[in-house]
Amino acid sequence: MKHYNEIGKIAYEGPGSTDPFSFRYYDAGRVIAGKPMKEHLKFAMSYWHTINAAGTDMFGGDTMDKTFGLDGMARYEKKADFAFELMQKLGVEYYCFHDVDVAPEGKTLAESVENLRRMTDYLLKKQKETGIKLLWGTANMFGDKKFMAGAGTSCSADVFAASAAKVKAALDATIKLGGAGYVFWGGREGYDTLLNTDMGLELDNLALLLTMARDYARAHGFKGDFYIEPKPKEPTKHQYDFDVATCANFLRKYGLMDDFRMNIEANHATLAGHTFQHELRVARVNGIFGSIDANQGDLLLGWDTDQFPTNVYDTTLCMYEVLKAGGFTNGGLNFDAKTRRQSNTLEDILLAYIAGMDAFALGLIKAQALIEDGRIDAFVKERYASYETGLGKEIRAGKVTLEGLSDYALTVKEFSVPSGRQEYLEEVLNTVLFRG
Ligand code: XUL
Ligand code: CO
Repeated sequence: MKHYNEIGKIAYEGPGSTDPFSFRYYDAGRVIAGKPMKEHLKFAMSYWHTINAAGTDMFGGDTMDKTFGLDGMARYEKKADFAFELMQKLGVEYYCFHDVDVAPEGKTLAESVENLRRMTDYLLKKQKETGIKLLWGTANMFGDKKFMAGAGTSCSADVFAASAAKVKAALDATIKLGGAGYVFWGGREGYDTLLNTDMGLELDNLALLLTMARDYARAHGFKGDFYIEPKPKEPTKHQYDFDVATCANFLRKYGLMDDFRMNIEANHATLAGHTFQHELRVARVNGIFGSIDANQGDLLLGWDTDQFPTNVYDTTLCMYEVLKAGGFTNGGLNFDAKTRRQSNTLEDILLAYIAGMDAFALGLIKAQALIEDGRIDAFVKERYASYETGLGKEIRAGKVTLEGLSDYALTVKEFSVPSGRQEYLEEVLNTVLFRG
């Protein structure tokens, strides 16, 4: 197999291609449902996994070297060169980062903020040279030891202030780079034991931090979306942003529904005991679908393995929800995924992105085919047909009372519920996925 440096721009070669460094399904310009694939999918590179993660796990150290033999700012400039070259090879037009991914951490918070400010000049230059855009920015408020009890939910008021400083600096960076979104993933915004936790205070403070961030960014011209990225646990035992439904409740309580949407990660959904499609559906019906962290977990391992997504059932049902939600606006598909510890060469990064991009391209094609096939949509419509006329129509219009319904129900001799036909529908899905 070729080495990274021998590989040029990855081209679409069609499903029959055996060239590992080609796309079999992702054909950027191919029009599906009136829009080119690349606009449906809006692929983004995650800086932390792709440019920084080096194969470390709980039991062992690095298996890859991403230092480029350099230190300090020079290392981070080289990383940016590598990042933009990689995205160009892949035809990935967006990226996402945490503050600490793109600039070295200083000895003090003030130094770190200054390093980030300087590196954004460099990133802006690279964006202008390549046309690559920032999908979203975020601040890492979980890695440093001062965040051990949380950031916005810390028991320390000084750490709350440090969190505000980090969010401000990351928002400044996002706005400067024209980012379309800003993510809050609260890895330590939760608790390990309720015995030491004032939950009400912590939730109020978290909402205050988000509200201040919203107001600051809007006052500085940010027109994009804020996202909460739900995850139930890990690193904390319980994370406040447990799942989409929990986040929706939080956003409603604190009046943040107009500015915040969901950044839904597949592996986080499964950790919460949901399917990926469930989380997307809950966001869709609550009008808060925003962006996606595309990856998959390993259900036998049960932690956040952040694997590249290759399960076409999942990508199909994901893209089905995305199409039904009207597609992405400011969001996109960020590969919050890392190559396995043993896939430790640079060409493995290309192979991983190709696999993920092809799985989503195929998912998009199949989701559209599912919609065009029409049998599933028609079945769902038929299943609820009793709400289209007569009493059902009145129920939908809210024109009924409890007593009225009771009077009616007591006259019904037999209640009939139509078959759910789950097995038939699963067969329909299979035939759409696997027919020639
Ligand atoms: C952690 C995770 C993060 C967020 C950004 O599980 O998904 O990388 O996406 O902080
Ligand atoms: Co994520």
